[in-house]
Amino acid sequence: MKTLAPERGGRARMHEPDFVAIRKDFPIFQRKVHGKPLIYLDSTATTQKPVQVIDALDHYYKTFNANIHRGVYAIAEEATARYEEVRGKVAKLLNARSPHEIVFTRGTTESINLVSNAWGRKNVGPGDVILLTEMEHHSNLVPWQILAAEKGAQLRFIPIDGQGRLDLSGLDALLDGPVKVVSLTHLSNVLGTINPVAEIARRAHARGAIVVVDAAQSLPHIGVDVRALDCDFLAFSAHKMLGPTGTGALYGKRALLDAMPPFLGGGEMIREVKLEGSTWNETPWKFEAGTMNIADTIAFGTAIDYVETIGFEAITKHSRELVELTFRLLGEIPGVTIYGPPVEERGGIVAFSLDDIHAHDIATVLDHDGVAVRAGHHCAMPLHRKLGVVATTRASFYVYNLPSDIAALAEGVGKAKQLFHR
Ligand code: 7TS
Repeated sequence: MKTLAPERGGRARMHEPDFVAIRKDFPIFQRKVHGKPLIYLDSTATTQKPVQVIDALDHYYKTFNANIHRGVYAIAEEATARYEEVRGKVAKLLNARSPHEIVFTRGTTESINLVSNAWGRKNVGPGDVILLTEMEHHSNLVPWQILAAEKGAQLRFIPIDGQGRLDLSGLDALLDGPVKVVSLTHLSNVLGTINPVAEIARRAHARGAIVVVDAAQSLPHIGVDVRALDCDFLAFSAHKMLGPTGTGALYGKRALLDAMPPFLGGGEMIREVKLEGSTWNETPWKFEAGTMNIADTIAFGTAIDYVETIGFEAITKHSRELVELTFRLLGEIPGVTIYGPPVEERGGIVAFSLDDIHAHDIATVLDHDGVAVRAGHHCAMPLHRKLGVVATTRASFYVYNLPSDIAALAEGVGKAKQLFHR
């Protein structure tokens, strides 16, 4: 990739990214599906990986594969240094105060479970309130349901309005009483809605609650600044921003992480172990039991470099242009309903339905033309119930998508309409 202009922190950022050139960095687009070039519109589930990230994995295994934090030999020290370097990169990416505030996990799901188990079991009791929203992915719903059932706590939900935005008109009432935690998505994986997290955090903090942010979609699409949001915890997945699967992180304010008991017990998370009991390592290693996902974490560092070279401003602008085109082209097909707010209020995600044709049928027709979209409830069953549908078809975009992909999507949807005689 060409780098044209310096950015904050000294790294070079592309001024006007060439998205056609960027797509060439992704080897998967050389393959064909059902004889057609692959058009990938499911980045919300996981993004494709550029050759730089794939090479970083290869390089790790070929040159310095070793376990971290234990060996005194050269390649072990190299692996440890590179792994810890990524912690620093993540801290910078999120504008955290220190790398100590970054805990590596398998991804958003594990990060939220870490909070609900380690922080939640210590701090939530009978009658306490856990405030969520109606648009959560199951991974920011089920862990809290488990905690609420164990502790006798109650769940409350911020409702959504007819346009798929959070309806904050009743927030004061929802925050009334022993609300211990407000946990919400920053960017909906179905509606594409960007939620006003900073405002909600301010109001939640005023009532003494902590705020947990699910940034699985917002970090890749719009970037996040944990200090501007003033959240207490923030969870994300590396594989949704060009990194390998099986990695992600939890950001947590240092004082909260320090005060929390561990989540998983085992090697490396301890200071001293006796037969009768143990003491814990310091934050964040207290939360990283056993052998971590070293190779993938190191390659995630390469993904961060790649994303930062393009820059979040350019990524957001690019996604918006693709969303705008999707609205325009799908809008020309009678019977299409797009869910969620207007273009300028969302990230690169568009879920829609077409008459009463089942989402799986639409996705199957698209697949025949090499177009990969997701059909179903997208791990947000309560949201779909609220929308009054069992399933939607969802197209989601990232840096390798081009306007021609949207044209192919619209053509396929038109084909589905004809095929099902609607
Ligand atoms: N939160 C949100 C908002 C998500 O979109 C997802 C994954 C998760 C949490 C869970 O992330 P994980 O990496 O721990 O699995 N969303 C999707 C999706 O929309 N389709 O497949 C996965």
